[in-house]
Amino acid sequence: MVSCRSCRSELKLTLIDLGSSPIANNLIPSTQSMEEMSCFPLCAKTCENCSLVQLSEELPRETLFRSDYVYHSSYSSSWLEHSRSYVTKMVKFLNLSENDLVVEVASNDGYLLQFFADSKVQVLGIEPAAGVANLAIAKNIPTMIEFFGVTTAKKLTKNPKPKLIIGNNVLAHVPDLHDFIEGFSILVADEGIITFEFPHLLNLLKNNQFDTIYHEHYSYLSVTALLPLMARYKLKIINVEKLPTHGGSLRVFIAKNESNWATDRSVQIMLKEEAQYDPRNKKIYESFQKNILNLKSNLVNELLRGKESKKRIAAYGAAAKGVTLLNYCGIKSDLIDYVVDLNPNKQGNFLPGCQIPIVGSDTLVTNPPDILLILAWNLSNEIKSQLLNQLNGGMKMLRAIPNVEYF
Ligand code: JHZ
Repeated sequence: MVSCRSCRSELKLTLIDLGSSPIANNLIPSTQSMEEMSCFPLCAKTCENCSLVQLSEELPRETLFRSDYVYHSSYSSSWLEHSRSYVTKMVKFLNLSENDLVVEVASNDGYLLQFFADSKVQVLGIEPAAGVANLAIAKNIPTMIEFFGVTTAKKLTKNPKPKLIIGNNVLAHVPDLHDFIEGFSILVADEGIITFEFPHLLNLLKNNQFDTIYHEHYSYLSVTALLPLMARYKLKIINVEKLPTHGGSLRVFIAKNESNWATDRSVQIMLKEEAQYDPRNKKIYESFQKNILNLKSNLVNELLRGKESKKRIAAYGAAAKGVTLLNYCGIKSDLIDYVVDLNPNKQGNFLPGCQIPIVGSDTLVTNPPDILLILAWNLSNEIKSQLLNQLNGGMKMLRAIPNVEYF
């Protein structure tokens, strides 16, 4: 029996079964590497009791968040801008000063805490992937290199309690949600605030974002599913904001039950909205499954049509979600010549499973494609503005999410 990682009920309902896929961020150094052969089941199930969507089989977190973890948060200027404006808002909202401590869990390369440090607020990052953590340390962002949970929270009780703890795009990455949330409840100050940002399940369902399903994402989140989990650790969701990032995310504000923070009406409004797209509703999951099959056939047909008419096809953004898309659709290096990514740590490697080489942006000039499939569709605007020269030269940009279209 597979049980829900939040409420422990038996998981019976399949939201989508994507077969098996390689680990998205474990890029392979050569096409001969054995690692490209290892695929693992990728099936998302819904808990009929608490509605949490989650993978039915999990890989150990140490396999996923290794010291050579390739996702660096600082390679998107729009994401950095998003982070900077959050910091400005929170410094004002919580009246943060040099006497206050802000902690970020999964602080990556220090992309966010650097802005709090600029405002002279004390900061601490907690990040298990040593490679990115060391980049943060090099920027003078104190960072503990470990997975967060109750053990880490207890180690920190000697410090002043943080007025703000942040978890951006990390809740989905946590196999043991109980240990993780309990850790936050231990660490946060009595009148402190926790904010979590995560891609919203509602957008995954509405906008066919099935490619965001990969092993790193153990859970697919909604306010409906989070409320009972928070309640168990005497925490309450007091506010919900909608964000445009990562295809549509939520930022939830959380406080201790017994704190003086009141609950905003945005929480009830969001619960109502989510009820209309309940992943337990047969109509919802059946139409989602149908849409994904259609999308697969439309994308493969479009690329085959391009190949038949001798078009050169490349992709942009060696994003983790691109690995799910290409492997699920069976698209390999016979259809796509290369994928461009600005992160030098990704360049020189191959996307796992589909053996597509990752190259720098200069290849777009030396070997320009006719069609460019944007795998990082969430960053379309930012990418489009960089590629104006090539677009004027006749290159067309294609995306698969939410539907297969040129844009
Ligand atoms: P991007 C990430 O997923 C990481 P991914 C993570 N798994 C998560 O949880 C979700 O977000 C929410 C590159 N790029 O952000 C940088 C350019 O080359 O869509 C990245 O490699 N040129 C933690 O991996 C990739 O594209 C550019 O101009 O699906 C984008 O990856 C820009 C803007 C980006 O995330």
